[in-house]
Amino acid sequence: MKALLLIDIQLDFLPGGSLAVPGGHEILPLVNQLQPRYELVVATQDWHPANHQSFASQHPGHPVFSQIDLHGLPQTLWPDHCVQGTPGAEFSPQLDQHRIEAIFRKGTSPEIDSYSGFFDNGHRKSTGLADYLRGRGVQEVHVCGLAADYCVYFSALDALQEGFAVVFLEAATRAISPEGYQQARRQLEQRGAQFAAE
Ligand code: VGL
Ligand code: ZN
Repeated sequence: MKALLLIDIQLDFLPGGSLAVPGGHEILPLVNQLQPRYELVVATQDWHPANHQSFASQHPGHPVFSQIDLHGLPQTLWPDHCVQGTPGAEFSPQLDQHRIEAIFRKGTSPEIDSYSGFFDNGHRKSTGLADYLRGRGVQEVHVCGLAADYCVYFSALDALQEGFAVVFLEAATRAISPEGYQQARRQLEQRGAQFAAE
């Protein structure tokens, strides 16, 4: 069976948010239209403590969007975003939530970032999403949401590695950087992901 994964459709990633993805709001009507086509809909939520080490605010002298080494992993420094309990961490009010059966939160540990809905960036801790999907009888996941070149990309990559067939719903995602997305797309294609234009 097929599941739809809604990745990080949160206010901070939408226009007006602190880490807005260009055109992010444009995916909402399509995301809502897609949901009834799936037997299972699952969402992920970026959910950081205020002192999360991916925030430039935690590294005086290092500008937003610069790169540092964080405990041995390359880390892009982001504006503060999706802080637990703040309005920016909420799902868009335009997102239809009634078919979402489970929400997997990620990025909760201050010392490591977590782009994928399945694992942190060091693949040290699992969120349990893969086992949940297997337990529900899922073999194929279709991914959409924000951002195409970060959390949707890394979720798709981990889904492939966990043995799921993956369809990347291109029309229902937007990227932070077009170049970054082209590179991500090539990686996913090489590893066997399918791409759906709508
Ligand atoms: C994301 C950067 C930092 C995303 C999350 O959802 O794509 N990007 N945290
Ligand atoms: Zn984040």
